Amino acid sequence: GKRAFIAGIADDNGYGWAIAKSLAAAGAEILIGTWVPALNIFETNLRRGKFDESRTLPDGSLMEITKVYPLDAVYDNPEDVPEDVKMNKRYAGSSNWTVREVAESVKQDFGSIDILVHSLANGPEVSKPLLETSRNGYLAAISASSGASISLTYIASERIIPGYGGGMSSAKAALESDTQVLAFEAGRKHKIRVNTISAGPLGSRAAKAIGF
Ligand code: ZID
Repeated sequence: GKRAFIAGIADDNGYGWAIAKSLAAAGAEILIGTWVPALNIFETNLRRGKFDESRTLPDGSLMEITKVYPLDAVYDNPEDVPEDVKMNKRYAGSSNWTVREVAESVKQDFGSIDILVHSLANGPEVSKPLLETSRNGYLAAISASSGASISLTYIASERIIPGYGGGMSSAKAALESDTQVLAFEAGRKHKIRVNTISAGPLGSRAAKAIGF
């Protein structure tokens, strides 16, 4: 079977969860990357069986999650983490959650993965028009929301969608451009396919923040 790492699951309402279920139903082993501040509540809900109903696969069995890794995709290395984040209670309780450390942990635990899903986004000022978006809000959107492998994008990258603000339209344009360049580079170098899916509307936590 294939082993998949899905980054960007913190509840059972989003794309990441649905993708994980489809992959599990197809026989894949599931590893998850959960945003550090959301880790506690996600693991608690998981343990208490809150997701058991939505964890049910077509054959009646429950999706097994082999391991949940704390992850903050905004930081590559521990050196990149600002003091206030390091000291934050919710972050201090976990360790090895920068991108490089998670990659190393997964390598140590499992050797390799076959499928990487990027199902995360964070636009702190998504409800503000781009015209009113601060530099910090814009950079935060770009930093968390553009990345690699199978990812989820949105047509607001190329058409004007009022309400999709805060630099999220820019983040999706960057994501789509990165997808093409990385498909070329990683495809040639490692025979890795890199794709993005332009998603339809789904009432996730992230989507509720923009009122879609
Ligand atoms: P979600 O809240 O379930 O997933 C986002 C996850 O990212 C959450 O679990 C967060 O904890 C996590 N996260 C945030 N910051 C970080 C970080 N720094 N490090 C690690 N994790 C972090 O929402 P979702 O399922 O909607 O989002 C998954 C992907 O789908 C994102 O890339 C979205 O931009 C993308 N997407 C979603 C929708 C939608 O409707 N839900 C649409 C397009 C793309 C869309 O907005 N018509 C109108 C709207 C849309 C489509 C059509």
